[in-house]
Amino acid sequence: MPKTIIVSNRLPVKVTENNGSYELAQSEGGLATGLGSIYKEKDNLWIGWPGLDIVKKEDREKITADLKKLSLFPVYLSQEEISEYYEGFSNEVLWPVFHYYASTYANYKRSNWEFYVEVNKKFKNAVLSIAEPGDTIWVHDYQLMLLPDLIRREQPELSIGFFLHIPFPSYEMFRLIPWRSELLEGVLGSDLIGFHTYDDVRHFVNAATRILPVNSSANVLTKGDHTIVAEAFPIGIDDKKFASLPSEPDVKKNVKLIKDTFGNTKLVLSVDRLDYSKGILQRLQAFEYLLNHYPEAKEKITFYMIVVPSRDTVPQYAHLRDEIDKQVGNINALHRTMEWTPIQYFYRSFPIDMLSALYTAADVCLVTPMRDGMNLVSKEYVASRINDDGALVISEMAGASKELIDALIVNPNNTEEVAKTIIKAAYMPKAEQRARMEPMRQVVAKFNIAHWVKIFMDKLNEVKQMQRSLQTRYVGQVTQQSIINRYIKTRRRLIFLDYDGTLVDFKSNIEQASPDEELYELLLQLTEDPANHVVLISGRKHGNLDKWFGDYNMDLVAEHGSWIKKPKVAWHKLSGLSAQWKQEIRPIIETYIDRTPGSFIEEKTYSLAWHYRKAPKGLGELRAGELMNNLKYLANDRGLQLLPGDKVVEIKNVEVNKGKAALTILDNQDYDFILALGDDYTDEDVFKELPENSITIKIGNNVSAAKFYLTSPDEARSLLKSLAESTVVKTQ
Ligand code: GDG
Repeated sequence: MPKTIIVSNRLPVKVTENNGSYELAQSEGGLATGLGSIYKEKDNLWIGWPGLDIVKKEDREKITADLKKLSLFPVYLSQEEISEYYEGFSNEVLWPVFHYYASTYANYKRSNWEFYVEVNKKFKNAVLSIAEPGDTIWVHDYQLMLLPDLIRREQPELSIGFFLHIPFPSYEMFRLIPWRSELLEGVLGSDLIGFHTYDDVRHFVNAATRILPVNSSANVLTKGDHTIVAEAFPIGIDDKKFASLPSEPDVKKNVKLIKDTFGNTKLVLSVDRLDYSKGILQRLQAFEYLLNHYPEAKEKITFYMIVVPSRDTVPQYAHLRDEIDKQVGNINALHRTMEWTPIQYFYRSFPIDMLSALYTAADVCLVTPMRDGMNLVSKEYVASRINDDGALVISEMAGASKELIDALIVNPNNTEEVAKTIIKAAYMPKAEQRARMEPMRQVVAKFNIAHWVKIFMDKLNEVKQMQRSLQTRYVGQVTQQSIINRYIKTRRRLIFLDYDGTLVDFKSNIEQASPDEELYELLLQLTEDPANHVVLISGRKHGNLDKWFGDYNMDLVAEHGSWIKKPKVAWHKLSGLSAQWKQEIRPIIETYIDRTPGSFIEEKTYSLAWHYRKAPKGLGELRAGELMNNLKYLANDRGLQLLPGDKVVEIKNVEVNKGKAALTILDNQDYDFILALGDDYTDEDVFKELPENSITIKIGNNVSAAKFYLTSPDEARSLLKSLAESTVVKTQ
């Protein structure tokens, strides 16, 4: 029975030492609750570090046995590993860079990286000691970015999902990391990669395609023969738990206590782990601004600020803590009155029933991180508001702001705006509170943690199935052999070969992609066989093909079918077509050339091609999209077709296309073997027009009408070579 293995840096358990013996307590975090539906089932389990440096062998054995009863499996880490892999690399490189604090806090120390690699390998060994074919592995978060690929290398048939709980930064940030390629390679070992928001997906796809030789079509990435999907899965919470807690007697008692103490003021609540990304100092600044500029709020608003201790052995965090102490002290000292202390500050964590009571009692929840992957506190506050009242102020830099669109959304750097919004939230009329809270509660209830787990797992299965169906279309050894067998048995063969991207790789200069000796040799071999009718079918100009292949015993089709040449006969141009439209379209394309350095226009008989191969990466693609949009209606009106190709947009008469050219050549003749190889949109017309029993092969990826696919011109050549040689061997 296949099982599911969850892997994260920390196990969802608290191990405490008591007089030399260890005690285990399961942690009640949202993730643990959500994933509980998985790891506690059948043989499933959760792998991770138990959270303490446990050295003695007998202690480890005992803890391992106790953890096993909870479906948990430990990876023990030494103090040194924790300090270099976790505190060093994870929290001093990945955390700051991914939260856009690279210049202030990132510390690129080589030994930290080396430990990161080693510890990821340690996790891999743990996974592989348990995983069996057919199992699903779900890896969590930035501490384990190398793990998916480490696992895939040894067990490629496993289903591997990865979820990043923190933001994925823009390419400009990510590229700063000296080990950026390795990190991307690591994550791309997964089948499905999940992020909180669509922006994270975009950033990831952008970084992957710019840094690695990886192709993307929307959110589907292709790395060699591996297809990976990147998608947004905004994490949810256990909404029912937060909605039911306010009815618990202990919570009610706490609510009363809070109301008795602060009831004559508006209570503004914030809850964060100690972290510079949470914008705590900026929030204090905004609150101070409020006290200075809205004197009417004095003695009327209390800011209840909880900061949960975290990483405070790291100097930057200790420094942040000192700064918070100082600012809170200053503000309170300046504004406090006999009856009122503006900020109630707590540097500790609270039990869940007190947290729930605060969520229930607070008039405003203030969530203003500088960056946050999602932010669960905002969702917990919403879920706790069972009377549909209260107001949420949330930073636009938190992933949650994309879902909780009815909150008051602020830029946390804008002190005045934050202060003004706190006032607005605190004095929001009841009707408005309800109008905003109701839809937010619906969102939080629907997209809860169970839903998150389900849609991630469903998608992972779907991706795996898609890969399998694609795999059957890949020309692997078995398919290749059956094509060869058909080839050997047949006597009237028609072979269509596209040129660029099919027989040769793309070059940044179109003139450079001239045929090499090996290709000439291959074409010679194929055309020498009298059973073969070889057709080179390209979008290139006829003069160009003539120069390269004019003497070859094959048909040449140039400019998508505008020109055709039979061996030893002159070129023949398709007649009866107008190219008047060029006068109208050319000036439009020229405006794009003016705005896109490196791009240029190529004129053919019945087409104009705008090339952007040499334009700055990204800009070319952007302009190509604009050009296509711009010409869409005009092209339709004038009977033209727009063809987005590899770093080119071509505009041509609809009547000219490779499919029609292929049919002309086919001309009802009795071929017993038809093969077509091509790589782009224009070749799709050939694939679609050819008879059902033809062998059509797309080069590059698998999104095509072709029956099969190969990944590169090298593979295409090797198939053709095997075909050419198969008959030579036979006749010897
Ligand atoms: C990372 C990403 C993403 C806090 N104080 C107490 C307490 N908490 C609980 C909250 C909440 C959790 O801790 C904090 O979660 P956040 O989402 O706000 O932040 P991170 O810890 O930074 O989490 C974040 C998350 O991963 C999930 O993907 O949303 O963006 O940074 O659940 O309730 N719980 C108790 N007492 C406290 O004093 N019991």
